[in-house]
Amino acid sequence: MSPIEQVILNKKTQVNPIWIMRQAGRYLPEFREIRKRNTDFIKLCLDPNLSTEITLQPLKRFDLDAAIIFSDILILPFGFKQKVEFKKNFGPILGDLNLEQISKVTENDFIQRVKPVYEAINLVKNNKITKNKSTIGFVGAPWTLLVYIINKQSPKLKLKDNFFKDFSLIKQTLEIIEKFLKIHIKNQINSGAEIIQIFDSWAGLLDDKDLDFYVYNPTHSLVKYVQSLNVPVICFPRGIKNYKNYCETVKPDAICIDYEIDPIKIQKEIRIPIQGGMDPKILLTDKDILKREATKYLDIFKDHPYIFNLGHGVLPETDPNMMDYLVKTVKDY
Ligand code: 1CP
Repeated sequence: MSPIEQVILNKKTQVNPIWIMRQAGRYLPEFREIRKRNTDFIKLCLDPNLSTEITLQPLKRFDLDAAIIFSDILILPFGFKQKVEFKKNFGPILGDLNLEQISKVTENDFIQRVKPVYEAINLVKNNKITKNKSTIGFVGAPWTLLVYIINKQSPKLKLKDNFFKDFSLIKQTLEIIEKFLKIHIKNQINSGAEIIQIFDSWAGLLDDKDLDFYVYNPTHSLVKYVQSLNVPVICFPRGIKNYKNYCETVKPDAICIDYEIDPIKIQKEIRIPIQGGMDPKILLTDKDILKREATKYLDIFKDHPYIFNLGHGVLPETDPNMMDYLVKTVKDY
């Protein structure tokens, strides 16, 4: 069993496990090299050999304990035939949502469209580099996917004023999202994913009164589904104010915290294994600060099941040498 799975099962580990969100990505020159030649991002995600190569790139450099499959949360709407494109320096742009067309998309149609993701998981899982490491599959949470699917672009730039206007559209879309999420999760697990992480990057956009409907209920349903397949699930509700409440309601096997969260307070409040927390911007400073900050998290979680990670994805401007130093600091602690 890999160290990450041991931590999730509340077992003692020999090493401090570490993996990093967006560990395969733009801060690595070898990724940028491949990306330069592959301008269509979705197509790149759907090339099983290239996505396997990208997934393994960080593991060749650093002593990480997991491979997270190189894909994207927006593969889901692509799979049910909503148009998805990525524009340079802008982010994702989605096409119009045609519910009539989407409701005709079958499980088999979906699988045919996204099958290369499952092939890549299989290749990663069976590569000798991932021996004793976890292969992590992932999905976006229903709410975060709803945001992209209805808003059709990042809400970072703008959550449209009339976003919540058509409640019937929202309800039907959420049902479709949940249906395909379950299919996508099941196939990732059948292809070799040993842990599922659910990314709720925009959980922080909602008022408290809306959390039950958009976040807690649909995410809890997914968590139960993953657990019914005997696979542990890590949730990352970025920006949510009350992580304790989230854990008690959604009941994931482990919780990934963002960098706004006070680690001392959360350690006292939450019983389940914790992952992440350190601000990715720390990697843009210097080695002394990096060591001090990483050690702070390790000290705080010394007696708590803890998986080292950041409080959001590693930034593209990060120097890979700083990543190397971080991994060594965590392993030598
Ligand atoms: O070269 C490029 O321009 C591509 C940048 C990139 C990368 C490397 C995108 C576009 N997606 C990815 C891969 C990716 N996305 C992974 C792979 C594995 C890894 O972690 O190493 C994962 C897990 C994701 C998940 C993802 N995609 C999230 C959730 C996590 C988060 O960052 O909050 C979200 C919100 C997306 C949407 C998305 N995809 C890409 C971008 C630039 C965005 C965000 C757009 C926005 O700001 O709204």
